[in-house]
Amino acid sequence: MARDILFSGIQPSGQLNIGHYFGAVKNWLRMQEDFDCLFSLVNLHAITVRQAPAELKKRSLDFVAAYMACGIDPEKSVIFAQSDVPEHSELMWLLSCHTYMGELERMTQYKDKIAKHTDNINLGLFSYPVLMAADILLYQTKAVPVGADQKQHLELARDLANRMNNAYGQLFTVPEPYIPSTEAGGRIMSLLEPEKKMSKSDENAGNYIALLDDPKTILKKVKRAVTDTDTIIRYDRDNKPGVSNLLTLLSGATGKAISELESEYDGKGYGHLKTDTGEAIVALLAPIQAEFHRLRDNEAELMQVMKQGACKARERASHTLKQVKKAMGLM
Ligand code: ATP
Ligand code: LTN
Repeated sequence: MARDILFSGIQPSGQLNIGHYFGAVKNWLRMQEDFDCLFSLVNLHAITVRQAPAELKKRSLDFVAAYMACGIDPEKSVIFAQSDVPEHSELMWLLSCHTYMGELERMTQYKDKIAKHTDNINLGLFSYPVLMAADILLYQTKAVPVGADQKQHLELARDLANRMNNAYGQLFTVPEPYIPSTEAGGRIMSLLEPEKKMSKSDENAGNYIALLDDPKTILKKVKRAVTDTDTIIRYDRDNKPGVSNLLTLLSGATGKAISELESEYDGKGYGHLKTDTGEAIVALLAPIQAEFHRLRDNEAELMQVMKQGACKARERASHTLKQVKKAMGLM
């Protein structure tokens, strides 16, 4: 029997951090065994903010190596760059003509980004969610594993699938989001400002732990993480965001439940929690980093993975696009 299709993407901007690992990639690994998976480097999304071309190219290869180092296996899953499959941009136009301005105006990511990039409020930032819907719908995707911040975009993809199916007949599978609970890493918070999400475009590297940070840096960043003024180690997102975030990270890195950690750390201080969390993250990342450096050294192989991935993705994407154009009366 054909397996359900899974699609997810990460923008090759900034550095991958443990927020992406716990919020998205960890789920990809689990689901890779049961789904027919496509993982994309969404570089067309990344250029909605200015990127230096040479750096973007180099970073894209870093990301492919990082996906593979985390355990995404190109024999089992399709890994490709969004820009290598022109069907994404073409379907985006067709969907754009069915997307209402009001739907895009209320997107919180758009509002955040235009507030941050006042010198470059471009059309791409606005229509970003339509391209994301095209990414997903092109492959008849059933499952989309993402972090909590992407929920609103996923809703739009679902609405567009239903709208198009109602207007033109069955064209698209309606996708379902797979978002880990906050406790399980669906929303990892910044280390120094635990009321905002950990983000790879943060100017202050002290806010995140990059997948490739060395052990000393990781221990130092966790030690500096903001906690609070009392000393109780308890999970409470609203009143103790910093401590709760550390418990989420420790739980994610060790596999221990948060309730188990709360009892284990009962009566212990924040220093203790921070040391153990830092060390657990170092232990989690050590094998990933070693594998990353081994893979990154062989650029020709990474290029080959991307080339093969693009071929496979294109074949599937062109099939859906053809059906959509036919249904819409485009010659
Ligand atoms: P940027 O800050 O460059 O806009 P980003 O850090 O939000 O990007 P994306 O490429 O937009 O990263 O996200 C890739 C995936 O990682 C998405 O599924 C997203 O939901 C997830 N993700 C990003 N940040 C976090 C986080 N702090 N906690 C959990 N998941 C996250
Ligand atoms: N917008 C997403 C990245 C993304 C994506 C996708 C995720 C682009 N296309 C399709 C899942 C499916 C983000 O994380 N910022």
